[in-house]
Amino acid sequence: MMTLLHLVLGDQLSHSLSALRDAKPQGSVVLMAEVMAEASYVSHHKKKIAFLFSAMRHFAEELRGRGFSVRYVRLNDPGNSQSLFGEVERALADTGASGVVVTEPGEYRLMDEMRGWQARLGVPVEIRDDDRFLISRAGFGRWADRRRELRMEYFYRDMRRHFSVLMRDGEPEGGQWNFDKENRKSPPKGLKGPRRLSWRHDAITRDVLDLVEARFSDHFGQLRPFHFAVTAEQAEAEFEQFVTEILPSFGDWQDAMVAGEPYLFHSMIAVYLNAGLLLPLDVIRRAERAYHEGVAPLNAVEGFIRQILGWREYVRGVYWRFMPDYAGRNAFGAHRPLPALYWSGNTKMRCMASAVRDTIEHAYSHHIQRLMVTGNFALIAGLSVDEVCEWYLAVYADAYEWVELPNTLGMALHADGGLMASKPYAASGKYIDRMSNFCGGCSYDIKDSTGGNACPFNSLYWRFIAVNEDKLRGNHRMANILAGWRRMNEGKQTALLNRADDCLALLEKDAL
Ligand code: DLZ
Ligand code: SF4
Repeated sequence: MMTLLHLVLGDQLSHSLSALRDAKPQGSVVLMAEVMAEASYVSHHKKKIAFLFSAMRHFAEELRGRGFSVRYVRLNDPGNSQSLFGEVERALADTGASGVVVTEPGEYRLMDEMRGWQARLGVPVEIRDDDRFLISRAGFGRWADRRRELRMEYFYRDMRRHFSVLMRDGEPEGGQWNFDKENRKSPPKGLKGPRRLSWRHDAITRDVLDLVEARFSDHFGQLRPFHFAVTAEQAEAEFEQFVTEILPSFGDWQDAMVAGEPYLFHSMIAVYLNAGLLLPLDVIRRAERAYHEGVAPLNAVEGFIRQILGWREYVRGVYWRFMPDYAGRNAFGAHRPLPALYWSGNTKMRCMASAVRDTIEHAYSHHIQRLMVTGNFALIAGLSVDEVCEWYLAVYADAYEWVELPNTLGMALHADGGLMASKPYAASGKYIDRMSNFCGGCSYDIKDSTGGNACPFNSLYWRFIAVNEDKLRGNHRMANILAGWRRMNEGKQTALLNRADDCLALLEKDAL
């Protein structure tokens, strides 16, 4: 009988995976491999590697439990070639399999490589669509072909209609597509998120933690304490806790930031969704049910669903439509080297220190910290687009390039020149002050823009506007801001630019 090799990548841990569709207990070998090439193409956070290796090993056990023959290569196994291609080649030689089946990888670099595998291996390599996503790459392409501008909002409405999610008689539930006006509340004093589930380490996770400690000690981030779910069952239990206890408050405090509260009311499921332990349509339907059962209000449920049915699918579509060119875009010509504080968290800016330290500890920070603190700072300080993108890809447990690149390069840095967002998300410290409790305890003075102790965000914001005036002029959504800069008296302008230059000089000395 002909044997086929079914390759399952580390972020493809779903039993419904297209590569496994026709895998059979006899006549199929499922290949999974821990390899240095994937584990070190960026300095992935230790927790990200530990999560993925443990989840991969658990998934392999589940497959074995279902009767499959699984060839699982551990990082330290003798003979491990340390690349996916090498492991496929070795498995073909050892098993005599006559072909390879794989689900398309999430990253362009690997897809590009895989397109050459058939010729290099001399056996058929079938690359199947990843139908865990709700729209295929081709389907998104057809949607985009009909548009002059690719705005997420219209894509999202089409997805709502297509999947009939939160719809009533052809109209959006509640008469509006979007309730974000209700989702921007400032945090009241003492706002605290609920306690999260945490999981005991079994023998598999203990082995993986030891392995990561031994082999990746030079990688970014803290390995312990480690409390991610590592199976679909555990991930589902976390999500169920989110739906019943946390989702009701998610909308209201979606954009709030509180020192010492990295999670607040966020779902924390991106890490599981992006590795395949949870499936998008399941979580969307579960959240929709919570609304219909009166468990959570519409503003929360709609906002949550939009992230998954709209945003997540949209960024993936943008990524595949515009790669590889997309990765090279740098609309503002931003090239300043990434400062050390992004790795250390050592800075007097309390908002930045808090976002980076959360990231070191948890391989997580929430979307407003990513967009409006570390992302906004990178934008207004003109940090290197490549280095910032690599940082986000490395440090977050949920990050794969298909989701990271559009979010960082497009959304946060506006380096795609406005393909995704109609205006740059540049903001002064005032935004951070309104949405957080950071500024009160900060060494810098949020009310000051030009003095020796002024909040760096304030002057860097105006410097960003001034330096990029020509590029921003064509954008009508920036007209008021540009007019504000031009109206400012020259003395104030000079003082702002001087303070911004001082901040950049301090940044270079790792002293900001
Ligand atoms: C991220 C990652 C890591 C750290 N390690 C592995 C690995 O050892 N083996 C593997 O199959 N996949 C790994 N991955 C996930 C891949 O990098 C991911 O499949 C590609 O980036 C495509 O999204
Ligand atoms: Fe951040 Fe400025 Fe507020 Fe300090 S004062 S926390 S640097 S926004």
